[in-house]
Amino acid sequence: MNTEEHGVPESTATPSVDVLVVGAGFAGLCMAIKLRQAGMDSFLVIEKGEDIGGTWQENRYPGCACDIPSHLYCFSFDLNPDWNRMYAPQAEIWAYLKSCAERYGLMPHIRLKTALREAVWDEAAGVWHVAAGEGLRIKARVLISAIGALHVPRYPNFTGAERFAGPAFHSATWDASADLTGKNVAVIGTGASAIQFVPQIAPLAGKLLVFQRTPAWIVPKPDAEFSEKWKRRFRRVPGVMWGFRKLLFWQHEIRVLAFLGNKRMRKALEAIALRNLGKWIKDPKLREALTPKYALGCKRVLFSNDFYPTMTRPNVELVTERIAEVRERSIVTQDGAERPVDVLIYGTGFRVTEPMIGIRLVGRDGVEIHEAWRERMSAFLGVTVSGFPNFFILLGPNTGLGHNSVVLMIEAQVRYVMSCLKLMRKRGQTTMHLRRESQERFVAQMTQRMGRTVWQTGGCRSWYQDQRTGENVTLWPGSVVDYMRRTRAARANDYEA
Ligand code: N01
Repeated sequence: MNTEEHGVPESTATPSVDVLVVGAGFAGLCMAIKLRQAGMDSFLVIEKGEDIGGTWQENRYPGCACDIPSHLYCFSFDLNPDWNRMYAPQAEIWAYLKSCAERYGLMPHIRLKTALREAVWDEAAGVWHVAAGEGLRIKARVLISAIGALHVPRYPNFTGAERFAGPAFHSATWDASADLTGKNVAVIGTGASAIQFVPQIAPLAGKLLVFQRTPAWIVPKPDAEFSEKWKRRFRRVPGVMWGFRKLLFWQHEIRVLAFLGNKRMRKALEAIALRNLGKWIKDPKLREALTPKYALGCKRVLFSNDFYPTMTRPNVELVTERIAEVRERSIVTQDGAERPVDVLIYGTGFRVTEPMIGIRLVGRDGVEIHEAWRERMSAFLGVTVSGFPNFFILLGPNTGLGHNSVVLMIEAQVRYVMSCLKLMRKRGQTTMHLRRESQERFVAQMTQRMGRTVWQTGGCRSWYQDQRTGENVTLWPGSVVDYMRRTRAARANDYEA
C-alpha cells in the first residue's frame, strides 16, 4: 500500500520507534511504566496537552476532585501513603502522576504539545506511519491509544449562544481570569463536574442560576482528612495500606450488583440518596425538582456533601425550565422568562461516544476507524480492533466503570497489551491482528449482557449510550474481577497466526 495516497508522506529518513503511546494521562503513563519495566525502551509517548496528567491536568475547575477514594485511585504498584484526603483533589492527583513520571524515568520518552492527527497502517512494512503535532512524522510498529474518553467538551447548541457577550467557558477549560464576584452566573448542567464547582462559586456569585435538565442521584461522600498518624502507619506498615485498599475495592465492587439488575441493592442505595436529599432540602417544590425519576445507576451516581446545601442558599436558583435562547446578557427559558447573566459556565460534559475526534486512523485495506465503527464503536475486550493490526486502545469501548476505580481497568488493559506484545515475540510475528469473529462474539456478548442492566432498563438517557441506538457502548457490563480475569493474558486463538 502506498501510504502517500492516504496523506502521510513516506520517507526513509522518518524516525521510528517500536511503540507509540498517544496520551500521557493515567493510561498512557501506566503503559509507559510497564514498557520500561519490561526493558522495552524504544517507545515514545505523545501528549496533546502542555503537561502530563490527562484529565487531571486539564480539569482545574474549583472543587475538582476524584469521587473514588485516593487509595483505590492510584496504581497498585505505586501506592501512596501520603494522600491527604480520602478523596484527593485534582492538584494532588496531578502531582501524584507527575511524581510517577519522574520516579519511573518517563519524561525523556514524553513529547508534549503533540496531538495525534493521523496514523496509517502500512501492511507491507508492518508499521504505522504517524503524523502528529506541528510536523512530527514517525513510524511505529505498535500504536497504543491512551487518549481517554472524557476530554472533548460538549457544548449544547442553544440558539444565540455565540452572541453571549460575557465570559463563557466549559468546566474542562475553566477561565480562572473570569471574575465571578457579585456577578449573575449561569451554570448549565448538574453532572459530576457541576456538582463539584457549584458549591465553590456560589458564595462568590451575586446570583447563581443552576440550569438542570435531569436531576442526578446524589449520595453522601464519606470524605475526611488523613491524619499524620494514619499516613505514618501507611508508610511504615505497607500491609495496612494494602488492607485498606482491598477493603475499599470490595466496598465498591459489590455495588456493581445494583447496576447489573439486583433491585434490592439498588433500592437500598436509592433510599440512602433520598434520605440525603430529604435531610438538606426541606422545601417540597425544590425537593421534587431535585428528585430523579429514573432508576439509580442509569446515569452516573454522584457523591457530594455540599451540592444540596448550596441549592438552599438565597442567592442560588434551580431552573428546570428548558433554555429557549441565549441573548447577549441573558438567558430566556421556554416559559418566556428572561434572567440576566454576566458569566456562562457549561458543565455539559464530554463527547464520549464520538471516538477519536479529529484523528484519522487508517487500518487494513484503507479502512478508516470511523468507517469501521459506523454502526457501533467496538473493540475486543475494549482493546483490539479487527482490521487495525498492532493497534491497542486503553479505556476503549465498553471498559468504563460506574462503580469502581477505572485505574483498575487501565492496569488490566496494560497487562493485556503487554501479553499481546509477548505473544508476538513468542510467535516470531511482527504483526498482530484480531480475528473478526472474536470481535463479533465479544460485541454480541456485550449487547446481550447490557440488556439486563440498569443502563438499558433504568428509564434515562445518558452519555454512556450511543446517541443513535441507545446502546451503552461505554461501560463494562460486569465486575472488575470478571474483566481482570478475561484480560489476564491474550489467547492465541483470538489472533491470526
Ligand atoms: O458531565 P455529565 P460532567 N441543556 O455528562 C447537562 C467524570 N467526572 O462533566 O443529564 C441542559 O455528567 C446534562 O443534563 P442531562 C465522570 O465520569 C469524574 O459533569 O443530559 N443541560 C448533565 O446534567 C462524569 O460522569 C469526576 O439531562 C444539558 C450535564 O450537563 C463525567 O466526567 C469528576 C445539556 C452534563 O453532565 C462527565 O461529568 C467530574 C443541554 N443541552 C467528572 N446538555 C470524578 O470525580 C447537557 N446538559 C472522578
